[in-house]
This record gives sequence, structure tokens and C-alpha cells, in this order.
Amino acid sequence: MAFTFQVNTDIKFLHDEKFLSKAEHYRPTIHHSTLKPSRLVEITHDPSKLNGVWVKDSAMSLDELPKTGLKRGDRIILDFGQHVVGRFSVNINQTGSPMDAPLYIRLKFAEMPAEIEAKSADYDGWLSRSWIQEEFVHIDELPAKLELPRRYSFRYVEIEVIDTSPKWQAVFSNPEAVCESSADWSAMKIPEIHDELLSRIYSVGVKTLAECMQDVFEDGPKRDRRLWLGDLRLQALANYATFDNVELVKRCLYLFAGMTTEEGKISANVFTRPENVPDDTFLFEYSLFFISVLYDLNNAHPDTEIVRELYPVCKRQMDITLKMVDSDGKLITDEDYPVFVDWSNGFNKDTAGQAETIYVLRQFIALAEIAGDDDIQRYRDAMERMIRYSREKLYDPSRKLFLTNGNEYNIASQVWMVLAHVMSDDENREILRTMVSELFPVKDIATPYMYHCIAEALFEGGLRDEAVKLMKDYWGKMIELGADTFWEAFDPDRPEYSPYGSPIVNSYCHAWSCTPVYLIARYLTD
Ligand code: RAM
Repeated sequence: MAFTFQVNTDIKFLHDEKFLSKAEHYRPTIHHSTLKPSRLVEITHDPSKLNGVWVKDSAMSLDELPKTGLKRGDRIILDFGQHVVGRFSVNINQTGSPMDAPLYIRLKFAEMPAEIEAKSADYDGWLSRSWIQEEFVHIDELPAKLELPRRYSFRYVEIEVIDTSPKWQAVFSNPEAVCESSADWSAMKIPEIHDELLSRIYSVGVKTLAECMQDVFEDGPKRDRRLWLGDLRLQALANYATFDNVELVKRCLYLFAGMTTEEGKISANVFTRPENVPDDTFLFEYSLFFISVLYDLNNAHPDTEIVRELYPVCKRQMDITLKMVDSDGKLITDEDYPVFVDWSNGFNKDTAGQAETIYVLRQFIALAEIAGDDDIQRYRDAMERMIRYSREKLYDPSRKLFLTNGNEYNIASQVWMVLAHVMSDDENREILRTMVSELFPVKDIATPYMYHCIAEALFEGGLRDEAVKLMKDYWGKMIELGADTFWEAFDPDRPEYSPYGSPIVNSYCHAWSCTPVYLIARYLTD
């Protein structure tokens, strides 16, 4: 685990009302649509699916549901046929003798069948068990319409009758979901994709993105249901290639800009309900990626005004970052401000962090040019020093690989150095070829976030076939295992792995995994 809970309650945050009112101005319309389940299913075991758990048609059909009395221990599983983010309701009545005891039921919402199978009582992970989408409800009087107040992220709803009484049974009818998303499908740009698997990967990616487009770009509608900067960078790129909701990106930028620390450090994530609150969690490159999001926005939709307006926020963050770089151009990493790169802690991240800084510095300088900053030379010199240090001290010409921590050659260092264009295009290609032959297959990386970076570096360096193979092997494998939307965490060698200790709190619809739509649009369509 590369991530521990940070508690920084002594940090003072600014609330810039000018920026926050702009964030409010760009608050999106949430579109609603009603969806009924398509069938009733039951759990079955299938080793080819995630955790060996899958579903099959239940003996009872949906039409029979309103005519069937359910008693203690009976359970049904509704299948909505697709991933849903929204509210659930169901009508409940009773049959038999008068209702001489309350109805007591349990409802569980699951994105994947594996979540239904995992017993909540067994959960012993480090994330709050309150993320488990399960409710225990008493109902004193029937008939009633049960309308659950929470928004859930699911395809399946399990309803178990914990108890009625021996004298009567519960009858369920008209279950439905009111789906919520700020994605406007009519604005969707669909590219022509001739490869069947890539086309499926694209569709699942778009669905993933749409489900995460809510009041902000959420990281995952099941969990954490909030705006993370690292996720936002990738979502925004995928969004320009699809729904192209520019206003939602602007809203998110203003939220981060409006709630930096007093010195100007940008939080890794913010909450927006019931009010705007920055989290006291900081990740080194997530702070920097504010600059990338602005840069990418201006690339997709040139907008000098917003660049000039938000440039001072970028500059404060860049100055904080450059204080961590020594006079030789070496980034001195800090455990209290960790370089994330991936959930895994099994590799050293110093060189990747150095490269990420160069990657963002390059974008920052482009923004400084637009903003007309007189200080620009200072940043050009800083980038120059960091590049020189990387080439002279971190690159090993005999191996044609970048080193980290003195003697470690890992994939993350190569990937980020290529993305930062520290070496020439020819050298980059050579580095990537060496990486593919000496460091592949990818091992112990469990996030689509990191896989995205690897695929993008391969495309950037001209290794198109290897990039496509990686995409098909990785995102294609999730589809094979049953994904309707792409997952937050997935290690193809250990599909059952969860960074949190149980699949029950994993998010199976996660923003940072939607990026094939961007990669396909950018590198594989004309
Ligand atoms: C998790 C979430 C989020 C990610 C952070 C670092 O809490 O999955 O999406 O950005 O980790």
C-alpha cells in the first residue's frame, strides 16, 4: 500500500469566494432516466469470471415477482442489465394473514456479482466498512413504497427477507432505478473502430466515464464519490475525446483553485457536499497535475482568459515543488508528501517523481508564456537543471534504462521519463524497447492508472503494437472477467487482489480506468 491516511488538521486552507462562485456557476445539470431490471438472477460459480462468481437466470421470472410471497431467508437478485448510478425504489405489499410483525429486509447493491458473494461481516480491511452498499430496513406498515435515500452504484440488487412472521409473506413489485449522470450522450463523439476488442474496450470506457460524471468528475460513484486531482487529469482527457463537457472541467479546476492551503499547496482531493471542503491529504504529483489539467484544457479548447486567471495558482504550486529540487536539479522526495505513481509500494518512485516534475514543468512554461510571466526564465533554468541531472545522473547508457535509488531499474521510471520527453525520440524508443524486453511482463502493478501511463508512454515512443497489446491484455481481460465498467484496481496475475483487503469495498467503476477512450482517440484514429 502506497498510501496511508494523512491527518493534517493544523493546515489552514483558503476559501477564495471568487473561484468558488465560478465553480458554482459551472455546476452541471444532472440528467435523470428511469430503468427497470431486465431479469432475476442467482449466483453461480464460474472460474472464468471475477473471483469465480457469476450469475445465471433465476428459476423465477420478473413477471412472477409481484405474485410471489417471500418469507424468512428468501432472497432475490435483480439484474438491471447495465451499470447504474442512481436511486432505487420498490413497492412492497404482504400476503397471507394480517401483518403481526414488522418486515425486516436486507438490500445489497453490487457492481459485480463478487460483491454479493463476499460477506460483509467478514470484512476486515483498512477502509471504512461504511462503503459497503448494504442496508438493513424495518418496515412497520405495508403496503409501502420503499425509496432509499442514498445514491448507489450497481448493476445487481440483492433483497433478502430477514423476517416476516410465520403468518404472512412479503411481496415485491415495480423495482426501479432513477439513474443520474451529468454526461450528455447526445454530445458523444463516436470514432470508427474496426478492431472488435478495441471497440468493446472503448464502449466500456465511455460508460465508465459517464457514470463518474456527476456533480464533479467523481473518482468512483461507489467510492470515494469525490473529486481527486490525479483522476481528474485523466477524466478530462477522456472527456475531450467523448462528451466534451468543458464546463465540468472548469468547475473542478475552480474548486481546487479556490481551496489551496495558505501557502498555495493544492489538495489531492476535495469534497463538495454538503459544502466545499478540501481534504487534508496531499500527494506530490496530484498537486502538480492541477497545472496539467489547465494545460490540457487550453489545448483542447484554447482559453487565454482562464489560463491567465489560474496561472497564479499554478505558479504558487510550482514554486512549492521547486523548493524540493536541489541545486543540481535533483528532486528530494518527502515521505509526508508522497509521490503516488501507483498503489504499489514495491518499487522506488524517486526517478518517476523527478520525471513527473519535468513533465509538468514543460506544461507550466507553456502556460507562463501565455500568461506573459516575466519570471519565465527561472522556470526554464529549473527544467534545464532537472533534465541535465536526469540525463547525467539517472540515465544508464550501458543498460539504456533509467535508474532509481542507485541501482533499481523499474518500469515507472522509464515510463515517466519517456512521457516527460527528457531524451530524444530515438533514445526514447530505445529505452522503451529495452523496457519491453527486460522489464516486461508488468508485475505487481494493480491500477489501471499506472497501466494507462505505460500504454501512453509506448504510444508516445512509437511502440504502437506493444501499446495495443497491453491495452487488449489488460482492459480486455477485465471485460473477459465480466466488467461492465472498468475497475479501480486490477492485477491480471491476481484478479482477486484488492488494495483494501476485500473486493467488497473495491470500486468497479473508476474514473482513472476509463482512459482507453482517450488513448484510442488520440493514437489509433485518424
Ligand atoms: C483512492 C481512489 C482515488 C485515487 C486515490 C489515490 O482513494 O481510488 O481514485 O486517486 O486513491
